[in-house]
Amino acid sequence: MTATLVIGPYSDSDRDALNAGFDPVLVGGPSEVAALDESTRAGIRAVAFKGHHPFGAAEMDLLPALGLVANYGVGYDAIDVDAANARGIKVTNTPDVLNDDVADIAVGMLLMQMREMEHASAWARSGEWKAKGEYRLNRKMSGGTVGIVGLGRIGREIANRLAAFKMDIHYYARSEKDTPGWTYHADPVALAGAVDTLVVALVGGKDTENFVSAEMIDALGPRGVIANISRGTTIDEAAMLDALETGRIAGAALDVFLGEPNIDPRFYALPNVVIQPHQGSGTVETRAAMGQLQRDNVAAFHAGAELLTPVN
Ligand code: 8YV
Repeated sequence: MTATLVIGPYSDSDRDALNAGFDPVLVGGPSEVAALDESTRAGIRAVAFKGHHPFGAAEMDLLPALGLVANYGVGYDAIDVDAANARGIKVTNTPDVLNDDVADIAVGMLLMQMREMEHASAWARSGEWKAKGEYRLNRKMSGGTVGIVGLGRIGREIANRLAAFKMDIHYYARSEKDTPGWTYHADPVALAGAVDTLVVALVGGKDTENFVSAEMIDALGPRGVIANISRGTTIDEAAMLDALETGRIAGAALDVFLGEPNIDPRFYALPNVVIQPHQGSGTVETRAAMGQLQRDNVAAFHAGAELLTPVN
């Protein structure tokens, strides 16, 4: 009887490695757990979880011997950690191995937005460059001011990169951090008022829902650009859409959305928004490292060894 349940949409290579390592039962998402027969569910001790659909008390209670949920991803907001704690279930994630890729996407999206690279590319491809001449002037990123909302591991990588673009780095975090002279703001609205660009690098989950509020968005102002690589939930999305549509901020560069991939269609109509399909960690190299770390946690659990990257 297998002791491992694999939940989520995995790449072929991850699925092969999971099959080879654990001979697991595989399902596409948490909603399919209930359909497994009772004796299979009773034998499951570890779940290898991937995806953004909630895995909470109801799913845990279908797996009475469950001791581990190993998440594929640094953000584990889909997993109800309080429910796990109440049942003595450990949760692990995959931190650090994705920091570089997510930070790269944040910087790339900001450049795309400010230098209008998507539209400029379309200008060249459509023949307008040849027919009408130079693309219109856009906006300088280097040397500007940026506010990092959340100076965790990924936020710091973003700040390091933007410092190399000679940007003046400001940040919000719950407490002041040791930095090379970056400006700390205890008040996120004051942070937004002090900068032209905001990069959101918060942890997802209930505590940070709508953290980037209508008030912060207004404080950022009409030259303001927001980039988000965290979770759609961290920004008051309705307030951001209103501000984008009415020119109260200049633009946005977003890798994450509420309800993704069924994102609000208002985004598609906005030329000042760069849209990425939640691909921050999506390189072959990083996904391989994330999969390996997830499997290492599952293997450690089954061997009774110390978990590599526990979150509870
Ligand atoms: C996802 C992510 O895990 O690590 C995270 O928190 O958001 C991503 O890397 C990815 O979408 C795989 O499901």
